[in-house]
Amino acid sequence: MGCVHEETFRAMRQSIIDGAPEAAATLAQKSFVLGIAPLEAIDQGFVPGMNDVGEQFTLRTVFLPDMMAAAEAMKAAMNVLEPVLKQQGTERPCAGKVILGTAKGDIHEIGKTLVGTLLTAHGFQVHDLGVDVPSDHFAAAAADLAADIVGVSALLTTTMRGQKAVVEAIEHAGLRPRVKVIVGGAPVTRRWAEEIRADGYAKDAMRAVALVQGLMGSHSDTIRVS
Ligand code: B1M
Repeated sequence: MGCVHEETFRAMRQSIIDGAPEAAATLAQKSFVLGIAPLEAIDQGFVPGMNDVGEQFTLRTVFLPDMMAAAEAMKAAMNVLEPVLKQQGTERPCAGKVILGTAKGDIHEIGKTLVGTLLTAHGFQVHDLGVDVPSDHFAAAAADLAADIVGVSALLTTTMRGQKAVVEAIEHAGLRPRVKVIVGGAPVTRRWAEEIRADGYAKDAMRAVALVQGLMGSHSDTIRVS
């Protein structure tokens, strides 16, 4: 038997493939009425649409303007869903300070922003440095804001080395091991995280929350994976 929301998820996926921000925003609104949890709408509706567009881009059946339109539609959906996700964290005591950003040369922001939203929802104070962030900016922000965790997202195989540069910058600034560095993004693997001596790696946004919670409560030097 199929899921009762299957049709809505399919329409959400299609709104991203079509690059249709208005339809995506309307479906995001509709999810509240239907009792679909925001994270469920993201994971089962909108993100599969982004993945589909990415695969078609690899196959050259869609092109850069289509990918940009898909990202606009995704952002329109997130604009509706994010405030509700964030609301859950507003009345909690601060669970820790996290600096987030996308590695130098990389402008993919959707996954990184989702990680930030979920961390906020779980009571973390998040400072988002945005996209295309040089490694020394991560280190300066970590020192200025007395951060506990620095998270670096990379969506391109070529910008993953920016994550390594952040680990080194944090080290050179004398902030390690107090400040932990975590990495993520579609091409990033646990093996890469180990190779660059990051403190942790998470495959998706929910796992990033579990990872950060674990690191806040741990004094271990071993790498964590969520
Ligand atoms: Co680009 N792009 N893109 N793109 N894009 C990819 C990444 C690509 C895989 C598409 C493909 O070829 N199939 C490919 C990379 C190939 C590679 O290096 N291996 C690619 C390419 C090639 C490019 C350009 C070079 C294209 C060009 O110009 N010729 C160019 C590069 C620009 C640059 O950064 N310098 C480019 C540009 C763009 C757009 C601007 C059009 C747009 C981004 C718009 C924006 O963000 N504002 C875009 C998009 C939308 C994509 C795809 C289709 C979708 C990315 C996305 O938002 N996914 C993508 C294909 C794909 O990934 N399927 C693709 C949804 C998001 C929720 O998932 O970001 O993976 P994701 O985040 C997940 C996890 O990875 C994890 O949690 C998130 C939620 O669960 N996670 C973390 C992410 N960060 C984390 C950090 C953590 C922990 C977990 O801790 C710190």
